[in-house]
Amino acid sequence: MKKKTVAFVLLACLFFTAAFAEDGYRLWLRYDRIPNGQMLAAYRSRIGSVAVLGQSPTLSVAGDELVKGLSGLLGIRQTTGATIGEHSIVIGTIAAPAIGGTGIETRGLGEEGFLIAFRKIAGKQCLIITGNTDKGVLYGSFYFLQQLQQQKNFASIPVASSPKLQLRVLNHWDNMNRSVERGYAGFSLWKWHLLPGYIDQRYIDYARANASIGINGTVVNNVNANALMLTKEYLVKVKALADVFRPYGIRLYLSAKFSAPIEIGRLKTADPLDPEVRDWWKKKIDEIYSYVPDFGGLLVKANSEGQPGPQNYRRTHADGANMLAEALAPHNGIVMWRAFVYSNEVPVDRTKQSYNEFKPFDGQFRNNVLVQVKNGPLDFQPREPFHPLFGAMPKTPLMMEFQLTQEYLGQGTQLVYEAPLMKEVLDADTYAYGKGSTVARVIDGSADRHTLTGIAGVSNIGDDRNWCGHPFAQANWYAYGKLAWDHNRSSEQIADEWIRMTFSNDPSFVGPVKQMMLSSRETMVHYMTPVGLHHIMGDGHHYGPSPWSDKLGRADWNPVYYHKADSLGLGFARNSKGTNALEQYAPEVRKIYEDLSDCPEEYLLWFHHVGWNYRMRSGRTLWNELCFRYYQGVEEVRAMQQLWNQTKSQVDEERFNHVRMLLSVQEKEAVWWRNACLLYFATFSKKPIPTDYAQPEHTLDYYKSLRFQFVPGNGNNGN
Ligand code: BDP
Repeated sequence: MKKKTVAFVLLACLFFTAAFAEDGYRLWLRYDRIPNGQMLAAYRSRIGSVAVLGQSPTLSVAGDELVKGLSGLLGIRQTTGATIGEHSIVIGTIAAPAIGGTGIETRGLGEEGFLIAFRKIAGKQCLIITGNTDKGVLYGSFYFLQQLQQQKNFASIPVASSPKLQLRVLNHWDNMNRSVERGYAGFSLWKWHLLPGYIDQRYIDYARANASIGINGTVVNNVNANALMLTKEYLVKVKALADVFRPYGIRLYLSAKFSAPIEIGRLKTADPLDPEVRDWWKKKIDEIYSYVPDFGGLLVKANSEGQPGPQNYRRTHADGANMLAEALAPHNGIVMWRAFVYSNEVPVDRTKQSYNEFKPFDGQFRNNVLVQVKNGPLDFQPREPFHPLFGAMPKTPLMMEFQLTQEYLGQGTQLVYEAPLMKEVLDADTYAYGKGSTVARVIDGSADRHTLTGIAGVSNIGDDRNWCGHPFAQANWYAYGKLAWDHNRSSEQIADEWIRMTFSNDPSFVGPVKQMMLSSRETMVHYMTPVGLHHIMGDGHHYGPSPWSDKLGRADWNPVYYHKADSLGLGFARNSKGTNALEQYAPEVRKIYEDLSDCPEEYLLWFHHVGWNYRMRSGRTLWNELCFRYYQGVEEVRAMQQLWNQTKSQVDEERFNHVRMLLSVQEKEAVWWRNACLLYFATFSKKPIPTDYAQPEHTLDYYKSLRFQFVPGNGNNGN
């Protein structure tokens, strides 16, 4: 070959690899050609042009998505139009005469549900995707494409589906300087300094990804809020984002700083009962709606971790929330008032505080207030029992808050599929209204007949090319959306479809990878916080183990407060012999955990202080069980590495290597967790790590000496 030709070929190869590099940007919306010839032929024989009946930005988005998806998946080149032909995919609301005229039934689908069915229109066999609103049609279109991506046949059609929860929201803990509190995937997506003039393509792709999994709201700024977000300067920017999100069915919400009337309104007080303050909020909220007519409402963190709130003025959470709710009500806006509070006095047991502060106000919130409650009573730990407020406030709609970003779950380096964690909480029985009053039924309103319902996920999204940092962290965004839509779905079903769409439909790939995902959360619990341990992470940044920490300003920020290791044993007694945090639950729940001998062992050290020689169900002593679990966790990570290595030929090089390297970091971190924790707890148990285990390669002093200066997601919030 001549030199020039060689150079050309090389260049062409480079271009080819660059253009088709699998960098994860496309998430689960890849739409690559279906490699299965038979399947492809079957689809092609039954799918023709896309006919969009009606006109709206949302319908256009749905039509364009179908065209994009079908041309990618099936290689069908087409454009959208309104002409219906044989095998057309006809999309539109039930109000479109051609669709309504088929006699298809959409009552019962609500505002966002969809229906997909085969019907004849004017003698032509069509596939109809419809709903009562454009949003329903959009969700149905995505659903249909997902079926093709997973190479499902049409046996499941007709299919109807509508969401179990109304507000399915992401909470971005994004600061205005683009740092992200507890973010491990780069900087914030929102380029405030370039808005409103420059609309980054990522805003659109973000909205599209959310719509594809049914997320219909986003709070774009940190709960540790900066009041400047509510100034005109920023509201114009906020409007630009809301305009991008709107066609995708996503409403924009803001976190509000309670002291905003002082900080940006120049008032002397932010007392919620002060007429001037109330008037200021009313005008401010009217102003927000003048920019964003479908603004969703406000999220508030008040009197928590130093944030201002109504208690600064001897007013209550209800006073604060209701003031905002009253101003939002005329616009159909809502308040999401967070229950993550703990008081300034050092408490007997921090896990009791949120219940103690909120329960008395049940029934006192306006009807457009939801109280947003973290999944557990402490703080997004690898494992916590469900929050006792679920089921304890029958007159108040409670909104679930999950943390997708992995603050306490290995941050940016560890593969942890969170659906099993979410399901564990959603499926937990509160017994508040008799057996079967699960947390899911409390938040979806079916247990206590609320009509306003919602769920929030603290976002794990940043400007990393693949959105979430760890390639598998995308699965947590996906699973959150899918569970928010339907909490009855299983972790396994969701993992299955995510793997198929994100990686491959090959069963020899799907099976092992699914197994790895499904066990990953328990694996992390084993090497981090087994048997009910909690909050033993590094100070402030929460990276890595630090069970010895005892120097932080508040007792209940220190790991030693939580594990209470002493010469007798380990664990926090929260039963009636201890802080009696258990009394906040229904009697049936109390009964499960009250006695040491009955208590499920995964919660043992959450509820009990247990002697080192206590016999566990395995027959091992507590000390030996701890050793067993920590070592087991590390072995399980090694098994994950092996599983992943076997997939080499089935995954593109880029993502294969990305995951391979992160798993190797995870293995090192798991060993670090295991060694640091066991060496430390051994100073209390006075027992050795059994000799049949490989002994730690460093001393406890070494682990204690480790310092980490610039852990992502920590501090620098510019507030
Ligand atoms: C804690 C985080 C902190 C958040 C807080 C919250 O460490 O960064 O501000 O939760 O939820 O877990 O408000």
